[in-house]
Amino acid sequence: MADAARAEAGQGELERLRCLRALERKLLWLSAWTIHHANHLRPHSDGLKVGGHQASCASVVTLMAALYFDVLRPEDRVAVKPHASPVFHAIQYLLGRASRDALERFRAFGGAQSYPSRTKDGDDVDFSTGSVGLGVAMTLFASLVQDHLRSRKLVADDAPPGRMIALVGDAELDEGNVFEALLEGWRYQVRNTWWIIDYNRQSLDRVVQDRLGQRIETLFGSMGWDVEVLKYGKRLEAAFRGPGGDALRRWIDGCPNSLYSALVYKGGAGWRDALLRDLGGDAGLRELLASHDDADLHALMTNLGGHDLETVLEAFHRASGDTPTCFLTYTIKGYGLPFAGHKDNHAGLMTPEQMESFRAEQAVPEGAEWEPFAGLDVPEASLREFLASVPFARQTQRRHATAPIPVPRTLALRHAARASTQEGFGRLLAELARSGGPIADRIVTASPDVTVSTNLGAWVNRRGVYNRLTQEDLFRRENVVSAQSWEVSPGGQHFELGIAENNLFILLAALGLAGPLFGARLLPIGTLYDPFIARGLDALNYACYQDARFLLVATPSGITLAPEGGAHQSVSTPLVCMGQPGLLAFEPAYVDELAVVMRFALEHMQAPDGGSVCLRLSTRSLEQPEREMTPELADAVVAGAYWAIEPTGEAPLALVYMGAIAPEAFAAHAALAADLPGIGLLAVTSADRLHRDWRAAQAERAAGRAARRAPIEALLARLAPEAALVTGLDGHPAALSWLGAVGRHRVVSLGVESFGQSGDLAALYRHHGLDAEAWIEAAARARLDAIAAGGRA
Ligand SMILES: Cc1ncc(C[n+]2csc(CCOP(=O)(O)OP(=O)(O)O)c2C)c(N)n1
Ligand SMILES: [Mg+2]
Repeated sequence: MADAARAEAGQGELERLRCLRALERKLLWLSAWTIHHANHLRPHSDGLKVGGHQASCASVVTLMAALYFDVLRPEDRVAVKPHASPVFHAIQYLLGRASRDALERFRAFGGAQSYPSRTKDGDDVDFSTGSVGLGVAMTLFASLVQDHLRSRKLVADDAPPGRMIALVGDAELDEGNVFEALLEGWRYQVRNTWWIIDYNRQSLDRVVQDRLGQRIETLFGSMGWDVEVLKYGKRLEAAFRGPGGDALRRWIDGCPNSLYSALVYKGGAGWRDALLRDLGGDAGLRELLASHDDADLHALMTNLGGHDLETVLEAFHRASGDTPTCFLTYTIKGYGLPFAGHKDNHAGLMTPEQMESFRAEQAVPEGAEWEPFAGLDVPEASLREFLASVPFARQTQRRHATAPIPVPRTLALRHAARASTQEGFGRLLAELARSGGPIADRIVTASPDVTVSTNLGAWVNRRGVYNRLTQEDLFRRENVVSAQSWEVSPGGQHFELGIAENNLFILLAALGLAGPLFGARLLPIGTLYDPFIARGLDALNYACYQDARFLLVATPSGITLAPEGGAHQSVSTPLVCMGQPGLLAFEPAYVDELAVVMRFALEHMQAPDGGSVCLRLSTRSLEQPEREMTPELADAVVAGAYWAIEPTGEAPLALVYMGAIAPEAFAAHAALAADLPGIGLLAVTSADRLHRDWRAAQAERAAGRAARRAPIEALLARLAPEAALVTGLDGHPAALSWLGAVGRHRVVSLGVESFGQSGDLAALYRHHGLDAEAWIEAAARARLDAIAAGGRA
């Protein structure tokens, strides 16, 4: 009986492998065909290359078949290496989750995307990829976020956690951000993370350095990861045990990557020549060669671990604990395709003739190229049954919907008569931390080693630093007095990161997707110095690209940082943030404006059609206006501008300022108003918002819809057409100079166009032309300009 049961189980296992092998072949076919179809069979109007990466796909089909059709569970999440997008979509197609139409329109408008995209692909992409290295790090941070949610009981912790898995191109490991993430992961004891390295030893241009594999092993080992090396498949392992096996193993172990690749390309006869040349004296090896024809020999010599389904399955199933694991899987770029191993194969496409022989080889009948099961040696019914039973295909919700967290109508704020927006930010958060409630519980902050200097200290004192493991504050135990009493515990709400801005942004991406990924909404707030946005800019773009929602607080900013020096003074960030899709940038001057904007941000981050928000704040302490924040004023602050001093219809001039240089604009206004009564002073809180709404209103009018006026159009309509504008901000002047186009006013724009330097504010504002004098001179120039253009004096 037991024997019969065992025999049946064995039979089942064989059947499972047969199905998996058939599907693995189908993935190779479908990915190659999808790319071929896009390039050769779909009509193109513009003559531009379509592209796609048949070779990059071929090297991961075994790994991906094993994962998706056997190993993955629905709660697991995967970042697929960007160039394997067609394999991913083919898998979704076979599972009935992507349409044939999406595949037929691969890289066409509305079709499957060139690189997997959470937001644009119709099927279930967990993490977008495209910029190499970022998706890899994303899995690590997603795992930290999963732990965070479980530690804080924001999600149930009775079911097993998901594994966060990256399929990593080996050249992705050239990207520094991967190592920055590894180190942070080590600090946070990352777990449940797999990085499966597609070690095809080729990047775009070249074959990689020999012995890189050993470096990778050592590196991951030293970071506390398990490393599983999948070098050889079952066939090669068996050959190593047979005649000539030892010599063969030594030879292949010592074979330089380039030679191996070249021989893969040359095929059986090439292998035979090389082995005879190097090992011809070994009788066993000659025996081995004699027992293999060229095709067999090629199959044997290319039987690497990453292409051997059984080897891959065993390794994946062996990794059962939660220790982060790097699978170094040896593969061949273009495996099974005519350009396998060729160093120039990255963007290589099979010719129509090559594709035709490949079709014949795969036994796919002409006209049945898109058929899911054509040409396979397993009956369709068995494959369908098998696919319906794979664990990953279980019907569960993989994208969670979460209810918004209610935001209070106003954010309470106490501030001194003089304050900076950065201080105001700290106080607002501290007040939220103190008053509690759902909003405060869902805020999670993060900062790359600038927590104190961006004013998050008070928040952290109340809400604690997060770590899976509680850590005692030894300074406190030893009675060393400090303003920072940071308790480190699983309940903490602040991620204290090392100084790697890439990590901040990728963590924000993961925190900002906590709702859809794990089913608990978080409200992430990240702080950093404004100039260092540039350091992590691609990662910031990556976070926005997949519609992660967060609030970014960039402070201090601009030359207003003054004595602290040129290297910390940001110039172009207002433009950078304006240009970033998915991120709305504000630069309030006063703390009451900041409170309104932060409240708006907490809602905007949660709105279905909302996005992330960036605040550019300053350390300059300003006299705060004594005023009531009326609903009208609050709306205007959120819309991006209001008249701080109303103009009269006759006024020949208005000054327009944004951010911390408000006092200079006010002083200039006071000086000018003596001669030019009625001139206006426009306070801009968001050039970005103004610009977006202006563009949207133009588009609506162009489409013939209701003639809505954008807020900035309404504001500038208060000026006579011949009036001039002087705009200014502590940043690149282009952020505001476009205002002249709105109502066709003449503009002189002030701002910073060269690197900052150390100095006091007066010296720097003079040097860069931002002091009151500069505003007054600019006003004179603007008026002369306007007069020359036919306006009135
Ligand atoms: C940040 C970034 N730089 C450059 C590229 C262009 N690029 C695309 S793939 C690639 C090489 C990838 O090699 P590897 O990761 O080994 O993937 P393979 O195609 O070998 O699987 C490069 C340089 C990119 N996508 N992202
Ligand atoms: Mg590679």
